[in-house]
Amino acid sequence: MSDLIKYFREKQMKESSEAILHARCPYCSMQCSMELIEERIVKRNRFKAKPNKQDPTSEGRLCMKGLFAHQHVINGERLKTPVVNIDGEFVSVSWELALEVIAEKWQDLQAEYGKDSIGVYGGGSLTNEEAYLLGKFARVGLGTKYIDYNGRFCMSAAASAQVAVFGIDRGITNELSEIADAKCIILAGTNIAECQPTMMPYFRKAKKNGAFIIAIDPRETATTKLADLHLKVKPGMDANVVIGMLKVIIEEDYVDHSFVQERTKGFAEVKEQVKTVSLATVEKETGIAQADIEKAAREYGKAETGMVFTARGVEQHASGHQNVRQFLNLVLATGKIGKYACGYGAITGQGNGQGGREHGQKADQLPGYRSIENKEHREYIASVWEVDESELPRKGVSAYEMMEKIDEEEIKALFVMASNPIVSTPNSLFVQKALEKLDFLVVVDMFISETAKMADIILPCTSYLEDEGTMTNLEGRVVFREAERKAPQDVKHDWAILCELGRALGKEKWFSYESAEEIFNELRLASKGGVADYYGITYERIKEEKGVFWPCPKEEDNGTRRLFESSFMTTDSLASFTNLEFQYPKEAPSKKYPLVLTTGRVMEHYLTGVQTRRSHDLVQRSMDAFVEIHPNTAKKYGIEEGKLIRIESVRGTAVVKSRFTEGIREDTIFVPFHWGDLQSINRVTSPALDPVCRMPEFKVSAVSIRPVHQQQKEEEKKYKVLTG
Ligand SMILES: Nc1nc2c(c(=O)[nH]1)N[C@H]1C(S)=C(S)[C@@H](COP(=O)(O)OP(=O)(O)OC[C@H]3O[C@@H](n4cnc5c(=O)[nH]c(N)nc54)[C@H](O)[C@@H]3O)O[C@H]1N2
Ligand SMILES: Nc1nc2c(c(=O)[nH]1)N[C@H]1C(S)=C(S)[C@@H](COP(=O)(O)OP(=O)(O)OC[C@H]3O[C@@H](n4cnc5c(=O)[nH]c(N)nc54)[C@H](O)[C@@H]3O)O[C@H]1N2
Ligand code: SF4
Ligand SMILES: [Mo]
Repeated sequence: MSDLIKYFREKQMKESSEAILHARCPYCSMQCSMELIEERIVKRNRFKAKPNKQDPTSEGRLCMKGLFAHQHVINGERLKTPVVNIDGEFVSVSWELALEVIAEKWQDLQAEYGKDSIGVYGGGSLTNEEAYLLGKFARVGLGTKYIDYNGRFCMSAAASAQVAVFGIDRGITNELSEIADAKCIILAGTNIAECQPTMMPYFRKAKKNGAFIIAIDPRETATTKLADLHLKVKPGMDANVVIGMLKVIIEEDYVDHSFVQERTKGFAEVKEQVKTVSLATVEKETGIAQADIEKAAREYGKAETGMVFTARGVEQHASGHQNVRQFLNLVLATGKIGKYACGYGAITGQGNGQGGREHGQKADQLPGYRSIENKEHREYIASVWEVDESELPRKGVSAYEMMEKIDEEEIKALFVMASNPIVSTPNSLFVQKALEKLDFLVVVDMFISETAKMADIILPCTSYLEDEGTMTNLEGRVVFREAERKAPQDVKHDWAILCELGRALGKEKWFSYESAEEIFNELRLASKGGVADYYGITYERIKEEKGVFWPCPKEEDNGTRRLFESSFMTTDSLASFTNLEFQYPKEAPSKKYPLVLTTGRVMEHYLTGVQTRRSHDLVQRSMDAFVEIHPNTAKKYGIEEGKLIRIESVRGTAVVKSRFTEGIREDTIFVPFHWGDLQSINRVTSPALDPVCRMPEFKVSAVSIRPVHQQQKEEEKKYKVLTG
């Protein structure tokens, strides 16, 4: 070897290094943990993610999103300093100046228009500590009643239904390991194979053990392929299918009478009501053959053990709350809950979808799932926060309604942390117009998202590799997110940003924390005695025990792995049946808008795609939005495969490419919502809200479709400009 080569090799060795970072995927509710090996070779970094075999939930699996999650962290578009929008251009400024301007502007607006002129909009990607602190920041830092978060669009229907029926909302009532022994499993409106991919093996195991699996979904997916029976329901008709099933269960007597007698109330009414239900009518309305409804009911009814899972397919409707309650009727009638391999699960979505909805980001909620309208709850939290009870605001409004308040100019400034509402709210063209009316928009993000683009100031935050804290996964297990990568110099943790803003507002007394753990310890106290009681959970325990299940009121408590073994958490310990009321989508197809549009996800992208569209390995696998359409429907509307299609509703238009599949109902089309601008399907979707939980009807809008013939050239040009 020549001396020169030897010299370079040695130099390279000296400059190369390998670091192993412990991390937890930032995306879905499985919260898979991993080791990320960061190899530094000369000046280039190479990353490789390896699943953590000791993870009790993922059992040592990672999906492609987890494998490539680090790519967005090192993406060159990451914000490195605060930026201010000056005539449409973002200009770097110091933290000091940014914080000063924000505090001044907020104080001026509140002086002129009152405390409630500022809205706060949070997200389910925030750690428990940050979600908690954001709630405290709105109520104590700003004193506004207007706070809500993206989880309103996600879990609110199942959460409100479980609270009404069981007295508590903890996603899944059992730990995942019990799935293997469930003999009948209903998967309703859930595409686990693409949305929680590392959960699939639990269902495969169950199937191997002889489980009968029933899927309810308007289209074939990688999840429905696992099913023994697939009910291809008309979107929005789930409650009616389940009412049909309940009739069979009651009339053929698959009822667990002693359970119903001892643990529930309201069954007598339901028993009367099923007499008036006609299965022939159910078949006509739902598109599911009577024989299939009977088969599904019998299989679930006769099975010794069974579990029912719902997700957004059932929940994202203006009748989402009622839809879920009908599924809970099935669970109660057959007594399949509170026992091994028997239970219900609303499969949580975002990384901290569960914890994010327990500690005060919701408009009507205080930490520990307490109510902001309950005097005792207010007094307790006021004592923890060291404020007077009378100073705590009352309840505000839900996420979409906050947009309406902005449109009405009642809210003048918005503070967004961990959400991209321009792409994720229904009827998004209206939302965009509303946000344009704001006097002042501040966004905290890692990137200039579609929403951040409209901001006056963007504050840059750290990523999942840099920001430690706790997350509550879909099982209700509180886990620790290690963050071993050093944060970029001028970028701050979300919780630290809230502390700085608190200080700038002269409220440092309430916002001076040195670590996430210090915030967690306050959260524990604030949740103490509430429904979501975390008091017995400490950082030490979480680390030692690989997560602790809530409720966990004492440090000596093991945490609750299975809920409702002996009683429900309602005031009388009983679970309530719900009256049978048929439910219909708010928007029916018409002559002008003859098709039903439903929306959802694909494996490769996460929500509005701000992170995954900046991960090249994921983008390569899935570049653009598309519409899944049956070839017969396509033919009827003169649509060819792989061409640009205009999808239109009374609210707006989106342009996406066609993708043929015989797996979807002929009256339905499906579009994923991970893309922005003209490809964003929320320009089209309906903002009809559920009367109880205020969930929008993302899953049913009446639309028309047509090929982009004449204007094809201009559209394609526009499309290219918009999508790069
Ligand atoms: N890859 C990926 N994974 C994710 C996410 C992501 O964006 N990408 N997001 C995470 C989040 S926040 C969430 S909330 C979850 C969501 O997880 P899911 O709820 O499973 O996802 P969706 O695709 O929205 O909807 C699930 C299924 O509902 C079906 N569906 C549509 N309308 C109806 C209906 O009326 N009735 C019934 N029964 N089914 C219907 C759709 O065809 C779809 O297959 O996923 C989490 N995981
Ligand atoms: N049509 C249709 N629309 C839907 C749905 C649907 O099924 N169909 N599903 C709904 C559901 S279930 C959900 S959950 C919502 C989600 O919708 P959004 O709340 O808009 O979700 P994200 O795309 O995750 O937006 C998060 C933003 O926060 C940033 N971010 C990520 N992590 C952090 C963090 O730790 N801190 C900060 N400050 N920023 C962070 C990201 O870069 C991104 O810009 O969309 C809803 N919209
Ligand atoms: S996206 Fe979900 S399933 Fe995939 S690695 Fe991340 S946490 Fe696990
Ligand atoms: Mo979600």
